[in-house]
Amino acid sequence: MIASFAVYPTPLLGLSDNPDVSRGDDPVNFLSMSKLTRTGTERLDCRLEISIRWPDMSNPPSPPAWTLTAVQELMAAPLNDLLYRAHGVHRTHFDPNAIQLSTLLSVKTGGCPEDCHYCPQSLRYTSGVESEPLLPLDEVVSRAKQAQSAGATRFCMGAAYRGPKERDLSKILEYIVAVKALGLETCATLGLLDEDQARRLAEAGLDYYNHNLDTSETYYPEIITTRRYADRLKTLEHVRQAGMRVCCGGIVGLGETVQDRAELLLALSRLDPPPESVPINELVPVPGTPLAHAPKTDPIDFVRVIAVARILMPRAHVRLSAGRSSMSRELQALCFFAGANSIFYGEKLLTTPNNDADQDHALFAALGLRAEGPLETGARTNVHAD
Ligand code: SAM
Ligand code: DTB
Ligand code: SF4
Repeated sequence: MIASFAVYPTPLLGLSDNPDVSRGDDPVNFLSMSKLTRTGTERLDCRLEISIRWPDMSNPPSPPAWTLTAVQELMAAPLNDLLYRAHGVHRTHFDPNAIQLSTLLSVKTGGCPEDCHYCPQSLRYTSGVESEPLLPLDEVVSRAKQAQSAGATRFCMGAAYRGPKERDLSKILEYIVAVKALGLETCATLGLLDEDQARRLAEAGLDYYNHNLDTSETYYPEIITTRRYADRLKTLEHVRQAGMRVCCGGIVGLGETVQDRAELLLALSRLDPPPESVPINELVPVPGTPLAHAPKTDPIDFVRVIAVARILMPRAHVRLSAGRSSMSRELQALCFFAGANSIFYGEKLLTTPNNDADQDHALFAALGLRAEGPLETGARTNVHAD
């Protein structure tokens, strides 16, 4: 008797995002075949021919591309179905109880010429944020040391620029070298970059560059008129070409529709490759800015955005970013379940307050979460990387 089987190794089939499919089943157990007779066990006279088709991993198949309709369906799915699926994807790629901690520092505050309607640092609005010069190097280093001893693994330096001017950039390169020398991961968000600026930041040791799409391309002109969506995409291309990791996300609560949210998440997932880090901010409404009175986002809708981000970008760290200080512990817990695995840690974001470290320690203790260690950060070292 000849039986012929084709065995496909399950972990390579791209099924691992489906929580219903378990990984690592032994495909050859069925080879031991025997028959019970009156005199005992008798070996069956059979020969199995098994052909194992290993996919050519030098050129792995791309996962099926998401369509806008499919993303909208996800966004509108019954919440339990959406959370179950997002959490399954999350567990496949990450330790579900480890959260990456990034600390922010505004190294150049206020006085920005851009008109981002949400931002207190634009000089067009009377938000009360004063324009300050670049911080001295020793202050940046001392703040980075504090962040590190409090448990942060990444230090993110933000500047209120349309893009960095030459004189400022050379000082920022010094910050990067000094912060990197402490053993922290470095991140910067300085606005638009050209090719040469991106290369110099990468050479100084910058690990991540944060530049958000903020919202859908359709809704974007309602929020920012002083630079285009295409300018942002160009900066992201320069960041990639220079070899840095991309931190790119958006804001929920700008008055956008659910379709805008779906379009934003789709645009993020279509960056090639997708971002390693995806900050999802809830608008912090600041008096004096055009969005000061924007209606608050329904917390369940916010969780949906986190869950869909997790499903669309399975290997990214999804960061529960601005807005956390006005979220209940239960909402934050739901966001972690839905796949958020990074936070801004430290009592201030750029100009607005964040949860203080004691509150976060208490939250982590209540939820049984731990801070992700320095060696685990970055999508390259995910627990189940294959
Ligand atoms: N000036 C640079 C730029 O715009 O790229 C870097 C700093 S800017 C403050 C970085 C990001 O912070 C923005 O793209 C936006 O997503 C987020 N942000 C700014 N103000 C916010 C607010 N009030 N609420 C939520 N997110 C905000
Ligand atoms: C991001 O996506 N959120 C951070 C960081 N990247 C630079 C900024 C949030 C800013 C919130 C308003 C403020 O504090 O000024
Ligand atoms: Fe300037 Fe950035 Fe604020 Fe826009 S978001 S006004 S570019 S600091």
